[in-house]
Amino acid sequence: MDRTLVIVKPDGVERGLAGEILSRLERKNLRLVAAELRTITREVAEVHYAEHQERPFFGDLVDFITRSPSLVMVVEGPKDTFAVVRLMMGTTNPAEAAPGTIRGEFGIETTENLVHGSDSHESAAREIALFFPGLAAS
Ligand code: 3AN
Repeated sequence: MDRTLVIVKPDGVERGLAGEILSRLERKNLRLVAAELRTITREVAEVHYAEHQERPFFGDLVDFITRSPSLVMVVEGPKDTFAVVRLMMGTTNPAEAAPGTIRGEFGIETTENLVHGSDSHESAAREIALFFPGLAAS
């Protein structure tokens, strides 16, 4: 089986959409392997978003992801689970995300885009180790 990291970001939890988002993943037949409601620390956020360190929105991104609890999860599917989740999430900018996707249904702004999903097998392994160090990557 193949695992990936999914985060319902602070806006999703604040708006009461954590259950809706988790429910969509479960209805897709992805299995929940780990889940915790936690406020992500600045230290973890800066490692998680290290690839965006030089971007002008980096400070806003770290402020946003740390402002209140997120639902941090690992889900499992048969193959390429990160890609399945990314398809369900929709594009980064919710204003352009396809109807039927999570961002397309519930979001309108790029920073407050509800959900994070690892973007490759390598990112999934790295992010699972960062958020759930006790869990094996596959
Ligand atoms: P995704 O979340 O779709 O994988 P990434 O990894 O490119 O997108 O970006 C990570 C996060 O950084 C996004 N979820 C979004 O919150 C923020 N972000 C990306 N691009 C921009 C941008 N042009 N302006 C503001 N925030 C951005």
